[in-house]
Amino acid sequence: MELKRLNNKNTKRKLVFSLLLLYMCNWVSAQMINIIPEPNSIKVENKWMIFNQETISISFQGFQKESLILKQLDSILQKQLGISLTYNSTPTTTNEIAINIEKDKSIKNKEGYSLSIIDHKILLKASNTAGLFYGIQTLEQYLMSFPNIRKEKKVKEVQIEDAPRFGYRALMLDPARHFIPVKDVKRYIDLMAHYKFNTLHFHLADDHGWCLEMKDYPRLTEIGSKRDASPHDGFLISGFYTKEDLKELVNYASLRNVEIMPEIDIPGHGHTLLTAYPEFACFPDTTLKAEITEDYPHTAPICIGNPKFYSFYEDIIKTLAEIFPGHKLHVGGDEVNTEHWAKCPKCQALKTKENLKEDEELMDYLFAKVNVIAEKYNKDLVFWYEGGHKYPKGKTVTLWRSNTSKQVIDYARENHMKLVCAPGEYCYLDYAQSATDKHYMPKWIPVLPLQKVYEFDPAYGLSKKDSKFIIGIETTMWGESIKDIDRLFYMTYPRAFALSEAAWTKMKHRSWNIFKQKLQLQLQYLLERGVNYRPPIELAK
Ligand code: TNX
Repeated sequence: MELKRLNNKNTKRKLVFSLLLLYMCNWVSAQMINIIPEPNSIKVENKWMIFNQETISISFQGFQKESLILKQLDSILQKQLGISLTYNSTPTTTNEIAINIEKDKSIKNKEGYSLSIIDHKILLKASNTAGLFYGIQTLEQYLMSFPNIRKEKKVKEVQIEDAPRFGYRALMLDPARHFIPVKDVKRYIDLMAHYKFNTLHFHLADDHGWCLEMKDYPRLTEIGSKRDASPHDGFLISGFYTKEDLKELVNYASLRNVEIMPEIDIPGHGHTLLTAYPEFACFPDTTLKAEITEDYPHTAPICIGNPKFYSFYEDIIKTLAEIFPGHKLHVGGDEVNTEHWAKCPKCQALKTKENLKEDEELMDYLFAKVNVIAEKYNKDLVFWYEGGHKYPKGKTVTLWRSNTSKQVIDYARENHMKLVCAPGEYCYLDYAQSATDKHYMPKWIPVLPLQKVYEFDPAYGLSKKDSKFIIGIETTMWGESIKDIDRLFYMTYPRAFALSEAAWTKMKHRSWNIFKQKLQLQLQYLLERGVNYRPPIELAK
């Protein structure tokens, strides 16, 4: 790598550190194949393919001429081999090296692909553009695995057949706590897509910020998108996304096989909503103010007994449906403080009318109502799982509370729910990476080291048949202490590498020892892309 390209001091320091680690651990053996997530079948041949041409032709059979694929491939080939790409409408039949892209309907998984580099041909097959995209990501990492490729211009022949273990592979972003500009969200998407995550859970509203512009409710952003400095940043935070911003992100993500799933968290975590529109509270308070404190208390929820709330929430769902074409919609449901409902005449009248015994059951009532609205807009609801509630049948719950896996899995199985696994003890990327790395965080934050994250099996040892209802995995990146994109990347990588493998690769093909060895080149790749990360210093011991 050219040192002069790494202009930032910190980056240089990281590079030196990384090279030192490389030397100390003898991490990368000559033919180590550094693909993350590990493909589910890879056979490296003992024969070399030598790239002795200045250009390589590419053809598409059964697919359109995909401009993003062309652009990515061209830059990969330029960078690794100094070769440029030329488009051919039919596959090359001469003995020259060529790339053929083919539609193959026998590849059942729409994200699956087959990549072979054999006998002068790079053949990439998929039944869908998602598979093509993933094949290109794998090709890039495969070429990178040959440390002398730029000089020797050769790689071993290989046959890769690959498809994901889980169909739902998500990272979560929380612009409500610290706003994340569109250009930074795009950078985040670029990288997550490269590591084969396919869902960005976008937490658009919380106690500390409202990020969705709604023209009919201007106070949501006029008031709800601004807050005072927190103990972690020291400056005023503000920002929101217009409809156009969000549509731009949706398109950008979809080209990279990422679906954006929005979330507006109700009935708790709605402090900014109640600041902007106090009439939706049980006890309207016009003096409310959004702020992040060291240990903020659970704020008052919206008033479930106020019928006007439901038409407001329908407007929100309608707005989201106009922007986000995806099927899934997260409506939160976590950490609700029911004290206000117990004292609120409207909530108590509703409780009597609906014949409910406990105040908590008002939440089940709310979710049933919201589900009816969501179905009208063809949305499939997702909830943060909290014990003791009745969720609408067949919907998705997210397992998040630490050490509750068994009970949530049993609940989801028995009640025919779909389950996303994001347990705190493996997936909370806002937790510190080591005990000595708790800067900017509140004291209660636990430690979640890379190795622990790697140990996560989202199906908890259950067979494929017994874990059918587990649709995938999610990492959460709560934003209270994430003040900018550099911090965001620092908290995400390399732990997201570990989770990408947990989501994509079958357990029998995963190994911590091999993963550790693959890490080095991947971290170098981040450096080359100007992405901040936390060096895994524990591994150097
Ligand atoms: C709990 S996890 C929350 C978030 C906080 C997070 C801090 C969940 C569903 N709710 O609102 O940001 O803890 O780790």
